[in-house]
Formats: sequence, structure tokens, C-alpha cells
Amino acid sequence: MFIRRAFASKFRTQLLINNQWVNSSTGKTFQTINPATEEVITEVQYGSPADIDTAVNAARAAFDGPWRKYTAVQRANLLYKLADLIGKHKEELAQLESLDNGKPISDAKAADLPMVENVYRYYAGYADKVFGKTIPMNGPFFTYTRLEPKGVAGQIIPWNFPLAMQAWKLAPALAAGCTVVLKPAEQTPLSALRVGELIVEAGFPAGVVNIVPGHGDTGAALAVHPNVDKVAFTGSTEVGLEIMRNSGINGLRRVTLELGGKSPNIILDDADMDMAIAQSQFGLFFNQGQCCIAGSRVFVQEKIYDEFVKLSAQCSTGRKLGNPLDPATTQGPQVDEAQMNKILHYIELGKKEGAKLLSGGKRWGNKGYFVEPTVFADVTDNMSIAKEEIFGPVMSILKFKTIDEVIERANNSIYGLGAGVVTKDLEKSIKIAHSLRTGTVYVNCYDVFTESTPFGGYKQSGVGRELGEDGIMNYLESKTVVVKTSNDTL
Ligand code: TXE
Repeated sequence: MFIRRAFASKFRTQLLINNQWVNSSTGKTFQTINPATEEVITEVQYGSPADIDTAVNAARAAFDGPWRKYTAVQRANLLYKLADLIGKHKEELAQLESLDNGKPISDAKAADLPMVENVYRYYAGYADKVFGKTIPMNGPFFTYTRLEPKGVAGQIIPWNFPLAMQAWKLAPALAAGCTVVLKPAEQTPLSALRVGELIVEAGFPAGVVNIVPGHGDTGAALAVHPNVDKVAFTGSTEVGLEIMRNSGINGLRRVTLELGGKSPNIILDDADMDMAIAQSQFGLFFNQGQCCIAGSRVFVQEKIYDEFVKLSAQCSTGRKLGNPLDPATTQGPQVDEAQMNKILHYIELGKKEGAKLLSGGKRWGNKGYFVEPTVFADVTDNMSIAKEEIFGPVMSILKFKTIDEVIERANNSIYGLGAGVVTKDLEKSIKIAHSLRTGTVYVNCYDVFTESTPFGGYKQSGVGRELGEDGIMNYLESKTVVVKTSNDTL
């Protein structure tokens, strides 16, 4: 309650279009809920297709007008200014993130906010370091390529890392010279809108960044808008597939997608047991298990299987559930009731399909969307909990004998986002890392993200990579310029 009162006057709840805060054209609003208490935090304006149209037109006008005249260094300076402002307000932003999403404040401070600031700084530094090539060709021609901004980007983000997902999308787009219409997730619009205020304060020209909160229909209107050149989406595989299918409606939008996962985490029998337990617990339970790359299929070699299973169950019960704004809390609530119910449904399926429940397995308390940290052993590849994304604090442990066997089983998934390997044997780790069809493989670590390392998936985990050089290339088109010269030019 204290926090709610402390923030009450500060919540931004309107649409940011053309650097103006405006209400929805329909007057409709939606509630954002505190997942720890189930209380309504505030009502937020619900962006309509007409609002999306207005925002896209503003982004188009800014792209065709003032923003094109900004030099790369000027764009960089604005991004640095934004990073400074985020740094200045990091305490407040961390509280807001924790309030709206339910993540422990200690995680928001230690993981989310530093990452967000770094991403804006990294792409600020990149803005003036993208360039084309001069290319030799037959005949009297001088030929070169230019990397030009794609245009208007429509960006749709999820709720698991609201500020980080906003940064992963906005920073490379703005560094590249694109303009943006961004739709935050309906569960967590508040921090994105607060950053909208900082964007205006930093001095970005009107129309360069537009933020339109709403539900899925708002996102759908953005994803098919004919004046959007590029769509970047992070969320469920189901919606990602729909966006991909629709990318050819009313034009041909470039699409990058970062979707679901069922990442294998492979523990070999030579692993340091303490490290394996710590790595697998973090790889699954971090962020309440709401990580697309969560190591949710833990494959353990038979010699150490029994000990690993016993320690995993013990260790999972040591997590401290409770008020996410309490610095001692290590596990907050799931983001909303629907996600909690989805997780509880999978726990029931796990039990029904014959997995051995070792710890957890229920809702925690009766207020807030908390789920007990849950560990299943003796999981087999055909069980639903081994195949489908649960997106919650539910670990599935599977036994394996040989490395060739585990590679085949790990790859037997519609997903291919991430994977982990724990071993002291370098040769084996490299063999496994190179054999897995996933976008990232962590060896003796998990969930290590930095702004410079590409992130994305094989198969139905997505299209393209975010962060690093790949991240900015998503927002650039290559143009070839062929200049006829006189015959005697060398
Ligand atoms: O996702 P949605 P939900 C997975 C995870 C989770 C499941 C469902 O398994 O349990 O997806 O979560 C917007 N056109 N991930 O329902 O619906 C929506 O408003 C355009 C993995 O929250 O995909 C929100 O802004 N946009 C994941 C965003 O898409 C649409 C993170 C994500 O919502 C839309 C989140 C539509 N038709 C969930 N429908 C990850 N990869 O990290 C919804 N949206």
C-alpha cells in the first residue's frame, strides 16, 4: 500500500504519440494488477487500431522529416542522455518493475536495471560504427554499399523483462536511425511509459518514439500496419507464427521474432555437484521461471542422477517467496492469474503422466499469484512437462546414459533457444555445444546476458538475433550504389 501511494501521482497511463501524452481515441482503459496482492495498481489507456494508425503516421513523419537529418553522433548522444536518465532514476524504475511484474526488487536492481542502461549505452556507441563497403566490380564503375535505416519499426514486447525488452528493441532501432511505435505488454505497461517520459526529457524529436499500451488486438493492429517497415516481436510462439504469416498482408514487413523455448540443460557425471545444482537452480527458477531460455529440461547422467535429484529438491525449498518489494525475497509471484493457472495445470499434467513430484506442486498462499518452486524427477521425453513451455518455477529432471543419446534427445524439440552443459571436460562440452541446434549454449554457467552477445533461437524459438551487432543489423537495409566513371579512372 505504501508503494502504491508513493507512486500514485507518478504513474503515466496515457499513450505517448508525437511526444504528447494522449488518451485512447475510444476512451477505453484496462487495469494493471499488482500480482503480489491482486490489487489494481491503476487504469491504463487502451490503444485502439485508430491510435496505432495515428502513432505510425507520427513515426513515419518523423522518419521522413527531422530524424533523417540527425547525424549518427547526434542519435548516439540522445541515447547516452537516455541511459544517464535511466541511471539517475534506476531506484524508482526498479520499484516500478517489481510492483507491476512481481519480480524481486533485488533482481530488478542487480540484473534488469544494469542491463537496461548498458544496452542503451552499447547501441549509443554503435550508432556511428555501422558502415558499408566499397566493392570492386567489372567495368568503369565505383560501387559501394550504404547501411540505411529500415524506416518505421513496430515493436511488441512481453511482460517478463519489461524494461529490458524495451531496451533490446528501442536502442538498436534508434541507433540505426529508425523511428518506433512500441506496444508494451498489457500486464506491465508502467515502466515502459515511465521510460517514455525520460525519452521526451532526453530530447528525442516528436514522433521518433511512440508508445501505445493495449492488449493483443493493439499489437495485432501494429503488426499489420501498411506503413510499418519492420516488426520486432518477443512473446509466445503462437503469436509469433501469426505475425510471420501476416507479414505479407498490406506489404512485406521485415520480421524478427524471439519466442518460446524448452531449453535442455545437460549435467555430465564429471560435473562439480555444487556448481551443477547452483547453475540448474538459477537456470530454471530465475525470474519465477518466466524466462524464454529457462533450462527447463534438466538431463542428468545416470551415475550422479540420484544425488542430483535429492539435492535439487532440497535446494528448491530454500527459496524465499513473498512480497517482491522486500529485499530478502528471492521468488515473487507469477505475472498474472492466467500464467499461474497455466503452471498449475502443467503440474497436474506432470503428476498424471507419471513424473515423480519431489517438492512444491501447489499455489503458495491464497493471495497473489505465487507458485511453489516445484521439482519433478523421472520425467520422460514424451510427457507434456518435457515438451511444452511451462514458463514457471517447474523443473523437470530426466536421466540419460551417453552423450550421443542426450544430444539426440535434447535436439528433439520444436524449440531451439538455449541450452546448458555442466562438465569439467572441455572436449565434451565443445562436442555438445556444437551439436545442439540452439541459439545459445552456456557451458558451466546459465542466463548470462550481455548487450554485446547475440540472442535468439533456432526452429520455432524465433527468427533473427537481438543484441550485439546482429541487433542493429535488424534495423538496417543495405543499399548498393553504382557510379559510372570515365573509362580511364583507375
Ligand atoms: O504471450 P503473448 P502471453 C510465452 C510463455 C507464456 C506464453 C503466453 O510460454 O506462458 O507465451 O504468454 C502481444 N498480435 N511467452 O499470453 O500473447 C501481447 O499484448 C500482436 C514467452 O503473455 O504472445 C504482448 O504485448 N501482438 C515470451 C505480447 O504480444 C500480440 C514472453 C506477448 O504476448 C497478439 C512472454 C497478436 N495477435 C510469453 N496477441 C518470451 N519469448 O520471452 C498478443 N500480443
